[in-house]
Amino acid sequence: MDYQKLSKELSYALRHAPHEYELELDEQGWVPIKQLLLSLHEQRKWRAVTEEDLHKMIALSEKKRHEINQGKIRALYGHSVPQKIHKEEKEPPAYLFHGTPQRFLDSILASGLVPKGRQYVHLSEDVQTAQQVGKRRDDHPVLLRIDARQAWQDGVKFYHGNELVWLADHVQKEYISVY
Ligand code: HQG
Repeated sequence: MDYQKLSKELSYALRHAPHEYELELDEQGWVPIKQLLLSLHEQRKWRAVTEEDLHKMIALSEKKRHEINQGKIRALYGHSVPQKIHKEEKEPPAYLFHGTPQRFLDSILASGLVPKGRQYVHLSEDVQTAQQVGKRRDDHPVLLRIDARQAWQDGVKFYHGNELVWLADHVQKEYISVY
């Protein structure tokens, strides 16, 4: 079983295209594992996938992208489905980080961080994670530091993604500096 491929397929299904899999996300993004498996089994390459494989996939992944609880599974972040996924509000650490390609810098410093194609802006708890996120699109990404404590005190909402990923609706430019 190629668990990395399975993880990509699940991210696609649970973040972006549940309807292609005849799935409906609830307001926190959960779907019943039974329904997901029925849908996956329609594809030849996934006809033998079991619930045990989903657990294994999560355990083997270098990032915690998916979560299983009480017979359901969800993507923890990254959604682009039209229906807004409700995330738990949480007080952030003093600083959060965001890695982005050089070419986006001027625009971000002018209008802040906006969610673009996703439902939320994605922020990293640590510099190394932000660096990796930025490297997906630029060999020498820019690292931004978000004054999350100040933003939180000013009423900006932050949400928990996983241990390393934080979410926000929009981060205004006054909280952003080049790190
Ligand atoms: C940029 C992956 C111009 C923003 C990653 C980013 C992450 C602006 C891009 C997760 C802007 C959106 C999310 C503005 C933001 N002007 N550009 N005002 N505001 N941007 O992919 O944060 O591996 O939607 O800097 O690791 O790169 O799939 O967000 O470059 O955790 O699990 O617009 O996805 O996780 O790109 O990545 P994305 P992201 P997985």
